[in-house]
Amino acid sequence: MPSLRSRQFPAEFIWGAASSAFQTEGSLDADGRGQSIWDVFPREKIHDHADASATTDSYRRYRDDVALIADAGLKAYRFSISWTRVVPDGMSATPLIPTGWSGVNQAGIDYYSRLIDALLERSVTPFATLFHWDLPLGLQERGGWTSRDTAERFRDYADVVSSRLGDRLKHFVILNEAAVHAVLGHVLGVHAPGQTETSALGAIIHHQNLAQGLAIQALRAGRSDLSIGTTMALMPSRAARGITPLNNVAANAFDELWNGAFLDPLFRGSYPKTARDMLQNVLLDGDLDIIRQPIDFLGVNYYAPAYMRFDASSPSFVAPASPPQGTELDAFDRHVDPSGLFETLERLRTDYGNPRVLITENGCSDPLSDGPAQIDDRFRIDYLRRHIEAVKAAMEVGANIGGYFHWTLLDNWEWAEGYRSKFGLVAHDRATGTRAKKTSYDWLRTLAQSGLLDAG
Ligand code: GCO
Repeated sequence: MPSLRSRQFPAEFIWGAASSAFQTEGSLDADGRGQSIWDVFPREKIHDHADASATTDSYRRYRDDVALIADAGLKAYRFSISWTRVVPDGMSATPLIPTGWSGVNQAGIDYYSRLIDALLERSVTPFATLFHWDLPLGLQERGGWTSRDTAERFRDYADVVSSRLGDRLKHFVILNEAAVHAVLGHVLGVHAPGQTETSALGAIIHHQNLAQGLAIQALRAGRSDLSIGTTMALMPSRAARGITPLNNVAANAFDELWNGAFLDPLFRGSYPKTARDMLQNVLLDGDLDIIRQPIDFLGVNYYAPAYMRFDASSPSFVAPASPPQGTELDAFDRHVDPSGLFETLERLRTDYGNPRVLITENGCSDPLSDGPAQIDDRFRIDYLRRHIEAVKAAMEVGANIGGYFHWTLLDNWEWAEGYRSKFGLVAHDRATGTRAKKTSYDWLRTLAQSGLLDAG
């Protein structure tokens, strides 16, 4: 990774924070919200059987959240919209159909309208993710992402959000990390809906891509002034060190599935072979044209590279491997490797037409613990500084990067890790509701206000 010529970011570079509905809102039963697959995900699969019924209480305390964002000098906030607050059963956005379906829940729309207005009042630009894994239970019961109909329902939901909120909400992130949702939710079973069979993986990948394309078409048809993108969890896929060259084969297969199965149909209108073989039975004529929609930005979530190895006992012959001995590890035993972010951004620049990129998530957790957050989190500042250096290095060789969103604003409910993982710039004490700004909060504010990345 080249050394930096300058540590000064352009004035127009967007500094923001990111979150998601299910991880922060709480109030799961309030005001007509319907159940999602995460509402019913077995609590025994979550550390400490923790639930998200309160978490950071952001459904009620959104104004406090907005104040923290604005006071940090951040000019953008990426939140997600709970599909089931807007369409409780996920089935129909058009209640005129005499089916008994829920139709649109106006109270859900009203909440996001309040949040958007509160952000705009503080000159913070709202970026809304339409799907951050909280699929309506009603749709899961009808097959979820194995069913093509879910893609159609997603399009209807996207159209509702744009028509009801698009007068003020202009930035849309269509999906969050479809690869994570597909693999962790439907193969490994450690995320909702908790499925553990690979046979439907192709359909789950394809129908998310299709949903994304249909939603983009609907948004474009409804309004001409939207900035539309989607977020992928891109990871360099590296072969575990070992005697077998088959590890390289495994790493390439993982790359085609984890990265290529989402990048290629969107940017090239085709699937890489590993993915294509899995989804031939659900790929219909015209689908790739629907998926290949022009976007205004690609959201990149980056945390670490992946290491893969050949495993004859695995149905896919691919299995995760540990990072090389002695490498610096994060709280999840992933390799802390800013060069992997540079590598990812370079790949987008050279292989995918140098699209406008927003880093829509990057950050690190405290060491996993049920104890309090580390307030003097200089480890987090070091992690952020090194990864933001990688962003600047990529920009200096020509990558078209428009912003960086920190994951995340407040320590929140971290999926299967419950509350033992803490990624926030601000600690949130669930017992008292008090919030404490960490050292990294002040550090990021200085960076966001000056655009100048300190050298540590
Ligand atoms: C993800 C999700 C977030 C996580 C964050 C920390 O990237 O996995 O978008 O919901 O909480 O990444 O793991």
